[in-house]
Formats: sequence, structure tokens, C-alpha cells
Amino acid sequence: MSETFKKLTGFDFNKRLQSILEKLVGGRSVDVPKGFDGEGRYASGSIRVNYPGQGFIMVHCGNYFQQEFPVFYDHLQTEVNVKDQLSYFLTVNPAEIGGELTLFDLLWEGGQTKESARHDNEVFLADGTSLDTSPNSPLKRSKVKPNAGDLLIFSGGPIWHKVELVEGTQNRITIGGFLAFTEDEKTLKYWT
Ligand SMILES: O=C(O)CCC(=O)C(=O)O
Ligand SMILES: [Fe+2]
Repeated sequence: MSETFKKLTGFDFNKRLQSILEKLVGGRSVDVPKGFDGEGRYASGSIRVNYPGQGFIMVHCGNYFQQEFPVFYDHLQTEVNVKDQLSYFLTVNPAEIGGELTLFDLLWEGGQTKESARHDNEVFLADGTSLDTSPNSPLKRSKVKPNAGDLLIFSGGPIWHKVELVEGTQNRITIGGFLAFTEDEKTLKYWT
């Protein structure tokens, strides 16, 4: 993504992100994990385009994905401590209406799950009961809607979250991925 993106936009996303992260981690190194079998590297970020009337991101948290996608995370786990990973994303173009990042008042615990990774509106708790995450349920939540150019870093590993349906005339465009430290905490890795 980085080379094509640089050509299309004249903006070196990787270089900029790398330098921001280096400032944040004070003296520690910042790097992208190596790929499967040590070949190549992970992509540093992915471009997400959500279209009006159809685009949203269903309720999830990073720790849930680690449980659902073990092949991917077992590999990543050899380089980074993925538990409680952070999420980052740059807002390139916000939705005109909707498209907020909703952070639920619900933290990851082992045993939580969903009907499937694609499902929205419900999280099953460790005790087998379910929690309604649909728009008008009583579950507490806060919504953030970053402006174009804002880089948001949040605790997307443990906090259940979603992206609300995009409405209006604009595509919601973000570039993002995940962040976590190596086991010795000397290096911060970012990937998607
Ligand atoms: O808006 C995005 O690009 C993704 C939001 C999200 O789920 C995350 O950053 O973990
Ligand atoms: Fe997320």
C-alpha cells in the first residue's frame, strides 16, 4: 500500500507514522513485524473506505479477533505481545453524517464471543448471557468523530468498539492498523 499511496497522494504515510510513533515511545525503536516464514513484512496500515448507506464496522475488539483468528495472531505473537494491542487510524475523510467510532462500556474478558465475527448488535458474555450493543440499547458508550488529518490511537484490544453506519454524501476513508510492544518492551511494532 505504501508505495502506491505515496505515488497517488505525494504523502509518505509510513514515514510520517513512523516518526510520530518514535516520538511517542521515547527512545525505543519502532518497526513493522516480519512476515510468515520471515519473508517480507506486514503491511503497516490498511485503507478503509466505508460507503454512505452501507459502510460500517461491526462490534469487535482486538482481543476477540485474537481468539477468532488464531493462525494470524499465533504468528504475530512470536514477535509482539498482541494482548491488549492498541488501534491507530488516520482519518483521511470523515463521514458527513454518522461514521463515529463508538467505544462501549465493555472490556474484553476470556469467554466472551459473538455469534460470528460478522455479527453486530450483540456480545455473548462469559456467563452465557448476551449484551445488546444495538444503537438504542441501554449499554453505555461514547462516540468520537475525528476530523480529517487526525490520528487517533486508542485501546482497541480490550475495549469493545464499532464504527457507526456512514450516511450523507461522503465516503468515510481511514488508514489504520494496530500497535503493540515486543515482549521485552524495547520495540513498538505496527501492522495491519
Ligand atoms: O475506522 C477505522 O479505520 C477502524 C476502527 C477500528 O475498529 C480500529 O481502529 O480498531
Ligand atoms: Fe477495531
